[in-house]
Amino acid sequence: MRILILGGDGYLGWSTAMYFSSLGHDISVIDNNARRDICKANDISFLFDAPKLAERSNIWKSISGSDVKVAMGDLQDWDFISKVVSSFRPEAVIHYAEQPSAPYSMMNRDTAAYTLQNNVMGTLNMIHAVNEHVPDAHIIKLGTMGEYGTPNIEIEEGWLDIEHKGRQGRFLFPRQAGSLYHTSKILDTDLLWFYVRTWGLKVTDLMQGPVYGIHTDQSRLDDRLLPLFNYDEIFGTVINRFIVQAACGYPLTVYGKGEQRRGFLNILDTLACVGLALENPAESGTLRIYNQFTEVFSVNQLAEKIASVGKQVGLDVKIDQIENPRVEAEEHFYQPVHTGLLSLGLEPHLLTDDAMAGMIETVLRHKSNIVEEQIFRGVNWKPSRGPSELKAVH
Ligand code: USQ
Repeated sequence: MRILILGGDGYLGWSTAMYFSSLGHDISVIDNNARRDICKANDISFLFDAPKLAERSNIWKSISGSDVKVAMGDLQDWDFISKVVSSFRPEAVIHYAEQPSAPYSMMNRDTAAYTLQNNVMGTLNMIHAVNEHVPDAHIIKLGTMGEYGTPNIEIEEGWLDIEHKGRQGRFLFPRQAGSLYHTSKILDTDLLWFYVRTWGLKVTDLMQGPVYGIHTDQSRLDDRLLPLFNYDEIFGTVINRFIVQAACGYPLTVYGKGEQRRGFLNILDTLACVGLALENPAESGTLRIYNQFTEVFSVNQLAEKIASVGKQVGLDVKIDQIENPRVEAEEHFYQPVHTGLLSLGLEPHLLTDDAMAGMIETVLRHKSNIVEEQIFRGVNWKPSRGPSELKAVH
């Protein structure tokens, strides 16, 4: 298939590009270097020295013999995305090109505005480009479990059947996000649903939980193919952060009571889930939603697991409960349904001791790249706690 990946330089985008390229698909990626630029502006470095996207594509070609075509440009630039879509004519578009950090979206007005502008206008342009040039293409959009928040009822897969005053209707499950970033993803979903109803597009929205992991089968071939891997407070997700903290002897940063629960998944399962969505496309005029995670843990459970595996590999891992810089429920009910992708054939890679030990081992090999000052800088989610000293780049 001809597959266009938006946001092909990122942690998930690059891993996805190599994965589908290795399966023989024709892959094009676009990226505007946003992650690298924002990190540079805020003195955030990556754990691995990932070469620029075009260079990585050359390295991939020299190793695998397969092409990943690269176009550098911004999804908000209509002429650019319209040309890419009309010339490549993708059969599927995988959309990762978003500002993905909740803390970044909460830093200040500029980062809030950038997050909304980038995510919502980027999604709008993607939808229009598909409809204008390839209306039968399957749009696979990375959503987030955070769109639902932490309601006091079981979270369904996208939809809720409601009976009201004797009549029934089916609606998007109520969304109540805990950050502006997560709110931008709600707006994306609403845009997709509007255009599915209006233009009959084919869309799968994957409500993904926090991802962890480093290697995929493809990145194991050469360290230069490793993804952009963040462990800082802004872009690092909690398991990746705790693994790096354990490796460098930094006490694990549990926010608040640590009873926040989320649905997690291995990066290998992100690839598998997107693959399952691709092989089993949504029908025209359908917004299909899957909850994309494999296991639910509280932050405390994660910290304890990582401390115990750290001990097994000879590390002395301490756990710190620090004042929560975020505004979120620290104790709550959490029971999301996640049967859709399993019923398509997903075989989960679970957070076993071996999986964690493997990650710790890889991080230890790159330990000299860890900059401890980046681990916790205190991005407060309430302006009353003082303005953030971190910078917006755009
Ligand atoms: N947390 C800690 N200590 C840390 C970092 C995080 O206790 O050092 C806690 C957070 O307070 C939160 C939980 O761990 O309760 C998850 O935090 P996270 O940073 O791993 O995840 P989040 O900010 O929600 O965002 C990440 C990705 C985002 C994706 C989302 C899925 O950055 O792109 O959409 O996971 S979900 O969380 O299900 O919405």
